[in-house]
Amino acid sequence: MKLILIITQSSDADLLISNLIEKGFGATKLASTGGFLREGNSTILVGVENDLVDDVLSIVGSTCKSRERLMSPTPPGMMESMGGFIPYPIKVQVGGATIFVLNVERFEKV
Ligand code: 2BA
Repeated sequence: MKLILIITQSSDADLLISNLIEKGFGATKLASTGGFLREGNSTILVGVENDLVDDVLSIVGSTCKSRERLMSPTPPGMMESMGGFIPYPIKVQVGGATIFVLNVERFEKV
């Protein structure tokens, strides 16, 4: 068995959950925050048998879209020390999804 961790933009997460449930997969959505953008994203957990991993990845690929986000290159609280200089925001490509597939040693429901 595998545990698939899918980190995606919150705007794609609800549709992804619906598409997974519709195909009979169990899924759990957790609120998470990206370390780079410091913005909310969603982490979805899916436990599946080994031969179904590719089916899940295919649903993720067709649901989660890549987008451009604007971010300020200046960390919060640093503006004062920059002498009034206001930096241009930079474009960052985000998503569709970052995926980890982990081995599950034991799975139980009690
Ligand atoms: P964030 O850390 O907020 O990153 C958002 C996007 O910013 C990334 O999109 C990437 O395009 C860009 N980015 C991240 N670090 C960067 C850096 N040091 N320099 C320049 N650009 C950078 P994605 O790669 O699609 O990642 C989306 C989210 O997936 C990440 O949000 C993070 O929450 C998660 N993630 C990505 N790689 C990860 C990893 N190796 N381990 C754990 N979580 C990861």
